Amino acid sequence: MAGTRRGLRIAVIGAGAGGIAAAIRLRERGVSDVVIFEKAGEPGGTWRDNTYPGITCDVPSHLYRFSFAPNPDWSHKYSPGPEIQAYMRKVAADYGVEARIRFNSEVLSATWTGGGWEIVTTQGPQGRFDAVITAVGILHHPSLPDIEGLDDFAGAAFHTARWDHSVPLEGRRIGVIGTGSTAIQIVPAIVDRAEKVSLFQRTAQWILPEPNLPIAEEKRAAYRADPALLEDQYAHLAQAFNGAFCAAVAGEAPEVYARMAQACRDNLATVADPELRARLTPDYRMGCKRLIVSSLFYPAIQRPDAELVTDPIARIEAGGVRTADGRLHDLDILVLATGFDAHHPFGDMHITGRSGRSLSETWAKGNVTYRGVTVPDLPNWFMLGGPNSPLGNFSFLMTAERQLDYVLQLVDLLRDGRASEITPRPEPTAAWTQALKDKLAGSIWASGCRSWYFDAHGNVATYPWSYETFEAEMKAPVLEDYALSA
Ligand code: N01
Repeated sequence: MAGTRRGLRIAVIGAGAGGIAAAIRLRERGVSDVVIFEKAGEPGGTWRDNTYPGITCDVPSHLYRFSFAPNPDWSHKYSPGPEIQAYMRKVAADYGVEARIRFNSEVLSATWTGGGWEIVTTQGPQGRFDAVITAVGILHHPSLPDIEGLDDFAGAAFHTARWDHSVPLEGRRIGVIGTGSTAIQIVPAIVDRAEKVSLFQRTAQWILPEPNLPIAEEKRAAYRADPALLEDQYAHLAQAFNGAFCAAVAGEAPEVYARMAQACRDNLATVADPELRARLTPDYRMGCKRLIVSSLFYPAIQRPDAELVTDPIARIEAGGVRTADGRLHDLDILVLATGFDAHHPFGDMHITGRSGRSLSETWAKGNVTYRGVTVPDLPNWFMLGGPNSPLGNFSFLMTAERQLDYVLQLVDLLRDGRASEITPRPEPTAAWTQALKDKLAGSIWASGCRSWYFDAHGNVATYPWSYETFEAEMKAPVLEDYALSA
């Protein structure tokens, strides 16, 4: 089906890692009429929003980079959040992306009408676009705990993604609710500054020890001088992380899994007090929840000025947190490290497809996608980091680029006039969804723990196959699975 090449107008939603990569790679492809709608006043997504003490990315930095912008200058194996945010900003500036971003423009609605998407933001109607690429992030709607009395707390209380830096931590009694990756990074970073840190744990975690070593200046100079060295390091990490670590969690490398599980058990064994060690021991298999990486947490929680609280929280009062044993834990600051809602990626955005039905209605009992990238009834709607993207301990930048490889091939069909509307057909979508559920049923994520991977209906947010399978799927769209209208 050949056609006439046409100019496309594309809306990208979100100026985080996915949105930045989309704008750059669309331009390489000859599509330059691109508008990025960003709800906030600066780009960066996760790395703009999360500024809590101790923030690092627990994916190695040399894997956490855009393929087109290798960075020889990372300071650490796992670099701190501000450095990653500076990298995002630099890439956006170097590639002229910032000029395409409409800041403070939260998308309120996207409606398919007359062969295009009508977009309305908080700044008003934005006109019609031939296609939409969403890059809204997976973990950006904070989950606040449903605990009685939360509003009664007299001190400062904030979610980790809304850290209030005006509140001094020095000499304060700080409570942290939650034991996910975020809390495990925060506790060691604040324990020196606080008078006392009380960590409220509902579920213990498996923690893989991994020292965060600085990258010596000589090494960085060598990377600068020889880009091939940097590429070797990337390939090595991609194999170690995606080919081994994540394959192990996906059930495809049992020997690696056994080694990792042993490393977690050995790490736990470093906790000297048997009673504390027992309370820190998970009752589920390693990898069921997203694996935590830290060499700092166990030393921090064993300090005399830190306390692990495992009695359930009964309620929050003006003076602190009251646990079920009747004890009031007196606090000046309460940090809610209670995670994110990963199941409503578009939040309150009103999305209306070709049928006139809203996406929130269609997805009321769970998000249904075709290969995590497209959605029946939403023509020319392409998602980066959409439901059922690989999550776990992967590099999201890598994932977004593989998804872009796929999306751009569909965009080519629009650009070259070979299709004007691209929508996944319902049958292949149902088949993929069923395969996902079947694979998931025997997976580690469904092996008996509570995690943010699952929604209230038991649907999973992640991708249950290996990264290799994901990369193979993203290489080229199976066009028979799509309805392409000329
Ligand atoms: O959130 P989480 P997170 N009462 O959902 C507890 C990414 N990330 O912000 O386990 C008491 O993991 C809840 O308890 P339980 C990464 O993908 C990446 O830490 O459900 N407790 C849990 O302990 C990560 O997985 C980096 O029993 C309550 C905690 O809050 C994801 O973000 C760094 C509660 C929430 O843990 C989310 O991590 C940081 C209640 N009512 C984060 N409600 C990198 O370095 C919830 N909890 C890449």
